[in-house]
Amino acid sequence: MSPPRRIRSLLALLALAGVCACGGGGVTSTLLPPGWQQRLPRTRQSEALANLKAMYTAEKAYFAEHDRYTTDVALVGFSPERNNWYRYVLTARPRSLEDRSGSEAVHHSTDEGVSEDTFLHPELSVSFDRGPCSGSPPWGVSDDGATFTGAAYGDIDGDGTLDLWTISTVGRWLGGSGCDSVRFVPSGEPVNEIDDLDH
Ligand SMILES: [Ca+2]
Repeated sequence: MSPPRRIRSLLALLALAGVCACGGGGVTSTLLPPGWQQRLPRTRQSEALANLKAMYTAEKAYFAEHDRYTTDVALVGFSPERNNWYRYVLTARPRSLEDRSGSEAVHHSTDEGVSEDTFLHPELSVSFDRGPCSGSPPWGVSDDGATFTGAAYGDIDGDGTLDLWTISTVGRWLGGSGCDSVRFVPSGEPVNEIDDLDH
């Protein structure tokens, strides 16, 4: 590197440091590569994907032993990691949720879901009891115990719209108004019924 080029680089670095020191996070975020801020929430969707697969696997294991599915998070052993952006429900209207508003989670004997981690993320004020896609069974366990459908939703980009994923033990042809995944979804595959990042 020639001396003039080194000097130019040094000046550029000093200028950058000055901007960051004066401007704080807002200016720093504008220095991120294009598309980076969009990718952050996208990576959050992988949380729902992984935890719904874990929910499905746990339900399958429970079914193998008891010949029916359950909405009880303790019985099925569903316990996603803390710092979760999504709320997880094993039925459309859970009797209660594991409470994650404090540093220690609070469990109840009636828990049929796990709250979003409001200790670390802002509380959501909106909830769902079904998604927009037709073709999906009601969330929960069917009366005969033979099928299960669970869901995850959360405001992963802070715009007030919820991202919604579901998973089911039955294959589903999805469609209808507001459905962002119009296609056949096999059993055990998480599907993004409302893609928050497209709205
Ligand atoms: Ca949102």
